[in-house]
Amino acid sequence: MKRSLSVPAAGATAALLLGVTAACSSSSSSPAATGASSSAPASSASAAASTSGSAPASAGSSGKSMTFIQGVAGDGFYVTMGCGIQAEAKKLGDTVNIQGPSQFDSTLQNPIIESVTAAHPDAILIAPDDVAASRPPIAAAMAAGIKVVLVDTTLADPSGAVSQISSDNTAGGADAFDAVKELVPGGGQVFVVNTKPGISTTDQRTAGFAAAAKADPKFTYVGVQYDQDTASLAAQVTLAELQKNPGIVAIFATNLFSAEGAATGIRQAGMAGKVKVIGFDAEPDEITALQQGTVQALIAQSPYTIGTDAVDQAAAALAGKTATPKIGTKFTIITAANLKSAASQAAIYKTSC
Ligand code: T6T
Repeated sequence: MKRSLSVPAAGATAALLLGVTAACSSSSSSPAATGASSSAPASSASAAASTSGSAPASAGSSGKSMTFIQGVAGDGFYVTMGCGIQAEAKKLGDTVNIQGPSQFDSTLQNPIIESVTAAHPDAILIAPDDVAASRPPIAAAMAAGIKVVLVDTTLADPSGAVSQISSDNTAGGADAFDAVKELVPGGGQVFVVNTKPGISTTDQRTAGFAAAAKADPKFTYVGVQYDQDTASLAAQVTLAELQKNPGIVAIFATNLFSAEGAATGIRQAGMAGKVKVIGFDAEPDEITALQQGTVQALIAQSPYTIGTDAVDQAAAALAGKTATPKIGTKFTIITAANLKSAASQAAIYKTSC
């Protein structure tokens, strides 16, 4: 694979694997945000930040309290998003608290939403764990007068949220298939390792990939297996599927843990480099897999920017302004060939801020 890009998530498909452009993510030197509860100190500064695709930052929501509820704690994607949230909140003079469940599971996240709602911050920035099951506690937060911004994942019924900010995940799935076509022009069987049903983002990625694969007569889509958002199960389903379907030429792993596990499965099967892996996200272990040749391309999202945009939208709503209802953020496609580029380096997720 020879080319790389940083493209807007919406409509990214056509532009896959083109020339390097500037990545939209930026680095932060703000205090670390982990899955554990943390807060950024309020600052007197109230600066308008310019963020891609979003409404202008609030000029003066200073002193507001925001809580970021992660989809799952300990995931580099949400760690990086938390860095963006903390940095932007600090700029605006707002405080942020970060919490997340130990697993990507609405039965664990919902009680967190309820306890945060009881504490009544001015805004909740949340990645809902399930399109349906997360709706009732989020609706209760909105009914309590808390401004809610949906980050990354969304709900089947997102009504009442001031903004939804994410990658174009369907396009990302189609982009992954474009990468497969480039890596394996002759075609063959393709397979998806996904997290669990009901997560909007990864379901959309799977749908985008499956639709594109089914439309190409050179390829046979053999289906999807679920890993419950764990790398160990992703490795197991990858191994099992390779045994069941020896004609598999490429695997699409829909998120960070799926990609890590698929890489392990490929290695254990002795198929590294022979079966191509396209993974979503770009945390350090995925980058290592890219360097080792167990993964051929990574679709890095812009979690830092999702975080800064989310704070801006919450701040706008809290200041009585009109928030931008939907914001799409960019992808950066990382390959071994372009890994050293500034765009790729900037797109790698953080383990701390
Ligand atoms: O891929 C991201 C996120 O977009 C998705 O909703 C869940 O998984 C990640 O957090 C990566 O693990």
